[in-house]
Amino acid sequence: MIKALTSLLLVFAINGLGFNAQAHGFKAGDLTINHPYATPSLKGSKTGAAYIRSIKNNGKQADQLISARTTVAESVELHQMQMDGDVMKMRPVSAIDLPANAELRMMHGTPDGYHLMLMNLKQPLKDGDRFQLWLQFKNSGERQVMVYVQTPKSGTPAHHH
Ligand SMILES: [Cu+2]
Repeated sequence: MIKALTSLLLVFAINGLGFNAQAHGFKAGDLTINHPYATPSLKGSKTGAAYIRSIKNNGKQADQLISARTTVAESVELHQMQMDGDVMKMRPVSAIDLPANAELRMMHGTPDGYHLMLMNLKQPLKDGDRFQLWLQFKNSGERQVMVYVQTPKSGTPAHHH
């Protein structure tokens, strides 16, 4: 019985990975950074948005994402989505909390969700592109990750300032 349960869990795990064949991940100290991605930029737009499927803090100490930079944009801002009546707005935040032993999801289309705003893009972001992003964590230091540009299968693909 236990054996059957184990293989069932394994199947789930494999399916979980199969959810996106292009999934990729990175480690920084106690942090696991799962699948950084960006949506294609809108035509004529100088801003882009990057997301991270999840950042898992496996450690016993809280950490924070405090800044980011990239080669494809002049600067990167940490933003949080917020409902203002019926209108979805976003505001810059100075840090994103990563509590101990917890997983933060940073996916598009999440109410109150966070994203990385790419300010003054040097080039449009096109489906299939990849670019480098450096994430600066308070305790875990800086980690370079690869961002996959992809059109989301669901949710709102883009947003305006
Ligand atoms: Cu934003």
